Amino acid sequence: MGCTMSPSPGRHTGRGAAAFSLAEVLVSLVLASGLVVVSLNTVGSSALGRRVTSEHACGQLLALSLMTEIMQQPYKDLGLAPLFGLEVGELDVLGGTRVNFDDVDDYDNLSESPPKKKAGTAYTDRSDWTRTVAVSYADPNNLALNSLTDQGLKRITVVVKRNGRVMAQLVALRGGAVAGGLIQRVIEPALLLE
Ligand SMILES: [Ca+2]
Ligand SMILES: [Ca+2]
Repeated sequence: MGCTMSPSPGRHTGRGAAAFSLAEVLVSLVLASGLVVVSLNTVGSSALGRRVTSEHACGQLLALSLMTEIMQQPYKDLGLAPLFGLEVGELDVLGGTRVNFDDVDDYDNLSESPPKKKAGTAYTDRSDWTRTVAVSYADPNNLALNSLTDQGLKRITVVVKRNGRVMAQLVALRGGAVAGGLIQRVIEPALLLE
C-alpha cells in the first residue's frame, strides 16, 4: 500500500531528506527575497511620499505668501487714472521687483521663476519653481463666472509649479466698495495632490 512506503512523519533520511532541506532553503530564499523587495518598495514609497508632501507644502507656502501680499492691496489703484494692470510708471523695468505694485490688478500676468520676495530677492533653491498670477473681474451674482466688466469683484488665482507640475493653487475673491463692502474670501485654498 502507498501508506507503507511513505516516510515516517518527522523522519527524513538519505537523499530524500537532503532534497527536502534544499527545497526548504530555496523556499526560504524566495521568501527572503520577496521580503527584501517589499521592504525596499516600502522604503521607496515612503521616501517618495515625504518628498511629494514636502514639495506641495512648499508650493502652498509660496502661493499663500503671494496671495497674502495681493489681498493686502487696495481693490483698485488710488491714483487719478486707475488701470487694470500696472499704472503708468509702476513697472520696475530694471529691478524686476514688485515694489511699485499697489493694487490688486497690478499683479495680473505676473510670472516669476524663481519666485521672489516683493523687493526682488529670489527664494533660494527654487530655481526650477515658477509662480504665476491671474486677476480677472468676477460676477458677484455667480462666483464661478468671470465678468467682462467691473462689478466690484475680482478673482485672483495664484499657481505654483515645479518643473511644470502644479504644486499648489490658490483662488481668492477680492471685493471693492462697488460691491457694497469689502469682500475678502479665499474660496479655494486648494493644495493640489497629484
Ligand atoms: Ca492697477
Ligand atoms: Ca497700481
